[in-house]
Amino acid sequence: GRQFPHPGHRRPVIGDLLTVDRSRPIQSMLEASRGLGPIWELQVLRQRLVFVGSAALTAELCEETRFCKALPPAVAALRDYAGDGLFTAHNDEPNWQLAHELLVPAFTKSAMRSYHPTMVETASELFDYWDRQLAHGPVDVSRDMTKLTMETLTRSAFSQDFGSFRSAEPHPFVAAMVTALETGRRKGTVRTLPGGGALAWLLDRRFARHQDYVDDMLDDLIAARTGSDDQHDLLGIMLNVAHPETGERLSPVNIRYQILTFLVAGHETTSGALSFALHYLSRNPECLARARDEVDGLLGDDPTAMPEFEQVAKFRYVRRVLDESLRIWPTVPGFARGPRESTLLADEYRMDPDDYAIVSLGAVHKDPEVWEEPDRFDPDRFLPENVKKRPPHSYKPFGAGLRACIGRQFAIHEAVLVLATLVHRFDIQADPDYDLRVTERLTMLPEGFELTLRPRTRTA
Ligand code: MNH
Repeated sequence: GRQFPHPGHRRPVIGDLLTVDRSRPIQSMLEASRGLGPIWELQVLRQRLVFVGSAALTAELCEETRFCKALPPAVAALRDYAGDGLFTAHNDEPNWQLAHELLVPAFTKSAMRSYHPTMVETASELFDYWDRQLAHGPVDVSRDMTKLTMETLTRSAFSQDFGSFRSAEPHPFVAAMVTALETGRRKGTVRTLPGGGALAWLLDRRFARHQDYVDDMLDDLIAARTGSDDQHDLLGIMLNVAHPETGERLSPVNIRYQILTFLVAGHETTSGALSFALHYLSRNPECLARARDEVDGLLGDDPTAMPEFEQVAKFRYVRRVLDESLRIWPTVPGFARGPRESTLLADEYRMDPDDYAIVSLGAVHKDPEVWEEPDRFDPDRFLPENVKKRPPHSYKPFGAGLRACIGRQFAIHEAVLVLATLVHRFDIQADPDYDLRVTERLTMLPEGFELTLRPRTRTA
């Protein structure tokens, strides 16, 4: 195919490798792309990655008739433990269609009613834990939000309470899970290097026992629940709901893949979104005051009050804070799209079925054709009248089309609930000298971001 603009100094063999900072690859690749236009490429060793950074090209790649999800090597590497689970399945794998049809009903907005009590309970446990911690100084926001979202997911997915806020040590399952995920990610990176296969094999060996532990525990759990006909959590639904037309069910192994997928796709993503939102609230007193006025008005003057299910959707301003945080820092920084058949992107760039382009959300969400003063935090960009003025594909934090995020409502319900109740219950104070640093794991998270919390006594 044709060459796209690339950052200067391309070297033989290694290509643009030196422009990629291995400790923050995504941010450094985005910085290197400035000024290259709406489409650019990076060649890292044998891999050639094409990126798209404008709302207009994103709109085209989101046309489901012409394009569909692609699995770049970093995503395909997750198949080692997530197999043909929803996130890592190829478009034509039969288990994708089956799982999608069985699980969509469990993730609708109204289905959130059944997870709401769990979300409330888990958030309350975090806040009680913070009450006990306050004397010990500021709290590590990303760490505690990650514990919270993990705990919410294990309870919602398979009714397992790991007591993250009752003991200092993480539960062995959670520790093994985190290690296994980290290994999966490192293997994904390592495989693209020369001789990387051998290194990946070593990592495989070193960390296989963590993955085995997690797999065994989930397999036991699935076996223990087989035969009961409850449908009170995601596992129950996966075990007991058959496809209405074909009567098919998910296999036990595929159920394990789905559970791992929910844990991977759902915990750090939501925790990052919560942490970024708290960062911006702590930096923008006016926004914080508006969020708090809204919540105080709906929850009343008891700072420990928790909302009913129906109330969460009424925190409109808090929702805009979340939307705006995900604009500036999309915690899933991109997604890949490939053509169904050979086609020309923008009537100009030929793409064949094996090609794909990565939608760089960090660029699209700041496309100057669409966003005024893109670096400024302004939740009112998401007032309905302003949303209507923008082209529809200028904001895509949850991906696109058939393979868009199935957990979107889950993430939004949880994040809005937690942000609202947190500002209702605590005064938050950031270190004025803190400069936002973003660490890259599977997703993007603020690093070293702390808040000093003070319980509010009455809100009135
Ligand atoms: Mn989620 C797919 C972002 C929360 C489960 N998610 C995606 C995609 C994006 C995304 C982007 C599309 C990826 C691609 O095209 O390759 N997800 C998010 C963000 C949050 C999030 C920004 C939180 C904020 N996701 C969640 C939660 C869950 C979840 C919570 C589960 C409980 N996500 C998924 C699954 C998929 C997905 C499953 C794959 C869906 C499919 O391909 O059928």
